[in-house]
Amino acid sequence: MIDTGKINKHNQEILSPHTKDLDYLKVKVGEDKSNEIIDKLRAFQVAIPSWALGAGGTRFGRFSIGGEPATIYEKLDDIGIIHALTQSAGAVSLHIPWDIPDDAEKVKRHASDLDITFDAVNSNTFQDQNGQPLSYKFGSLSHVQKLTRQQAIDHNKEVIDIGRALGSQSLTVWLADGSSFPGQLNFRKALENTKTSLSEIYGHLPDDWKMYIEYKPYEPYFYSTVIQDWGTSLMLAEACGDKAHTLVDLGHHLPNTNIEQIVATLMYKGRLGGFHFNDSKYGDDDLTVGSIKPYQLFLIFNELVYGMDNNPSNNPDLAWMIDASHNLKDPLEDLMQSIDAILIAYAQALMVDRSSLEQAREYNDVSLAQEILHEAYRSDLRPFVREARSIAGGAIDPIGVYRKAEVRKKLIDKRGSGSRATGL
Ligand SMILES: [Mn+2]
Repeated sequence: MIDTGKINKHNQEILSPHTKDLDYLKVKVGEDKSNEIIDKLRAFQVAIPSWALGAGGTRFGRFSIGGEPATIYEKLDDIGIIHALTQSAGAVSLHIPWDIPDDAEKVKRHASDLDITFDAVNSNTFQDQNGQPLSYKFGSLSHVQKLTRQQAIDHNKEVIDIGRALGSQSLTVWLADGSSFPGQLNFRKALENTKTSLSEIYGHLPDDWKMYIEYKPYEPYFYSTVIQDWGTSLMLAEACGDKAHTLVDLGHHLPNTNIEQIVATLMYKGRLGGFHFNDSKYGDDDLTVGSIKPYQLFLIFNELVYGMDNNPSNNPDLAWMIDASHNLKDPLEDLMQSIDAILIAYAQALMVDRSSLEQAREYNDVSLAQEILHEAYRSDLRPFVREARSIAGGAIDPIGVYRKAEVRKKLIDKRGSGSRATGL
């Protein structure tokens, strides 16, 4: 549906205005700095979760977009389209049991043909599956009954084995466990059970693997969550061992939480493992990255860039993933918008004049420190992002090519307009 010919043709059509914008920006920023930013943007890859390619829903309903992928192969094909256009989506994050590969070698080959690798695998103990002996209605790794905890532990071990066969090297654990009413749960016992369960899963990790522990303050339960915040996640990660890290999902915070400070703190401890991008206004809204709070996204990247450049505690390379839901827009367009927002924020963070910023801080020059951040944030660096894509063989304007090639229409012709279950 998307081939190099189509991309090149479209790039040629808009090359002249793009080059004009880029040349102007390069003069302003300087040739060396510009090239350094473009190189880093080219190298940046973000994983696409296998559940994000169909229309998402709310608890009130779900409206199909049509042409949605149903099999793991079709999901990879859709990521392949995004990757061909952006050259920044070269990884998939699979969800088990929604996407159990029938034949690991065949799935691996299919992904490899599309230049896609396997990022973290995600376990699921937040819903019951058909034929499952014990229910997770009242929790999984924290459950009051040992047998239910064991079932959830065994599931996570199986997810590691599946990921291993595909070449993945990390497991992400997000627990829905919690309570909706005061008195329902013994907080201490639930946390203790979770720690013991996670340690057993950790023991099954291959040496070159990592485990990411995600946190969330509320939802689906509304009174308490067992792993409610970064501190609890960090405590559990430290209890498990060196291969366990905290995963920050932007939507998993109470309103106005200073997420950039959490990022700085976790990197200082060398325990920031992964990142789930999305945006929100009220709760875990799973909106397009950068659509509501782009300045916050920039401030987060500002800490990430500083943390990656100043890394005495040896924080590992981060696992980046877009964790959004697409209820209104074409998921593929929405994901390309998210990728764009991530790269723009990254470019802006790379633009920050760090030595001047540190100097301003040393002198407690508050206004200047703020001006330095604004200088980077208010610069339009989109030409760098477009150039990075174009050099890598992607489209200067991915959504433009996607629409011109009528990809969604072709997907509907091929797969039908009806709703096809994708898990969520
Ligand atoms: Mn997440």
